[in-house]
Amino acid sequence: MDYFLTEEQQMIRDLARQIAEEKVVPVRAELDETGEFPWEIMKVLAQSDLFGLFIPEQYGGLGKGCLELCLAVEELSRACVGVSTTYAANALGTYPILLFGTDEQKKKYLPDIAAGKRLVAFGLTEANAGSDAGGIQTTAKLEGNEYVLNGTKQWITNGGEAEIYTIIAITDKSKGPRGASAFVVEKGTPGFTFGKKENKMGIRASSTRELIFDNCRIPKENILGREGMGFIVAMKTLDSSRTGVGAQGLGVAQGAFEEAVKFARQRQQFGHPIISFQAVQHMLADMAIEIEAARSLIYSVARYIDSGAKDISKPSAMAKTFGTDVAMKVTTNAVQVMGGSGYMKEYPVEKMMRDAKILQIYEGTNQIQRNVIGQEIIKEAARKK
Ligand code: COS
Repeated sequence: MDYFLTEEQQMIRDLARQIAEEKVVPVRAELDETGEFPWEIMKVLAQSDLFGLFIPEQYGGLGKGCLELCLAVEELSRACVGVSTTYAANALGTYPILLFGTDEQKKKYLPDIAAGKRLVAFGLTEANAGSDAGGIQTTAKLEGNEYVLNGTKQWITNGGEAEIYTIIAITDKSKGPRGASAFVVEKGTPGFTFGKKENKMGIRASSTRELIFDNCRIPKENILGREGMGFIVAMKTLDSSRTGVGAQGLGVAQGAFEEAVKFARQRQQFGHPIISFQAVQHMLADMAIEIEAARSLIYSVARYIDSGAKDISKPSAMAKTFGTDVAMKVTTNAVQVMGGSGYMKEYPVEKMMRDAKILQIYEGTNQIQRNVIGQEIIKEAARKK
């Protein structure tokens, strides 16, 4: 299939593919085993300008959009979702600054982010506020010229490794989600510490930690947008980033499919390569259909976002849900095609299957995505009446 990518988009895809094949594939099993953070790979991505893809040129980036970011994320995910999660979560954490920061805040933070000098993390989730993001309890109280943060964020990707954190906290408890605000908090600020690194089923190269705020004082200029806009900042951020999670699903599905085809051509049973059996061909055919459908949807949604469209909640939730459900199905079936070998750590598909699972969970479970889509369907129907 030709998706009519521009020459520049093809170059970005090819560059990300080359880095994935040369730098990520050789170390992915070891990173998965040890859980070591992929700093060496992050340095290569920084040297290749890939951290600046979606950041405007005036702030030191390449000024590209969602599609270019998805192409890079897809290629990295084809090799390792642990690595692509680190890279994509950096974009997630940057969106609040990009979408709601003042010119001054953008000048302060974006050039370093674009250069890959400082990693970013997004802090919304808490122990009692996962799907119910409006239920966060971390507080930010204005005292003179400072906000004082108290509370704990849970399961934060890039936690501990990132230097810049975009944090959602409650400034007015009486207003519920409308009393939330967004802030930038820098690593090293007194009162800001990290919990232990989580031991995860998959994406083990990525870092997931608690963020602990204990009377952490930040300048009041670190607020993003205005007081009370925090929930909107969070939702708009997630609207902007969820297509990229779909692209992670697409990439890992493509990687698993290629492994399954390679194996099925080599593996002999009943005197023939197993790819000659229709039972296997049908599984591979379904995988190929699902991958191509996911790619068509994800690239279309990314192009729609890049057109400047404002109503992106439903399409991005669709791209996330479809791409990541496909990832789970295709990686599971890749293991099935490869049988006992697929279940063993000698082959990469068991890792791909473990990695795929988180994609249906983070940045809003696929059940929450269906809620978002359902709400939009209701609103559209009411408008037509
Ligand atoms: N863009 C702009 N505004 C939005 C929005 C969006 N995408 N989604 C909701 N809002 C606004 C609503 O319009 C509402 O505003 P008003 O109070 O002015 O009416 C406000 O935000 C609250 O919206 P709602 O009542 O729909 O919020 P809920 O508490 O019911 O939660 C869901 C909505 C479930 C969709 C939300 O909590 C969610 O996305 N949960 C998943 C969170 C998530 O992705 N976590 C992962 C963290 S990062 S790994």
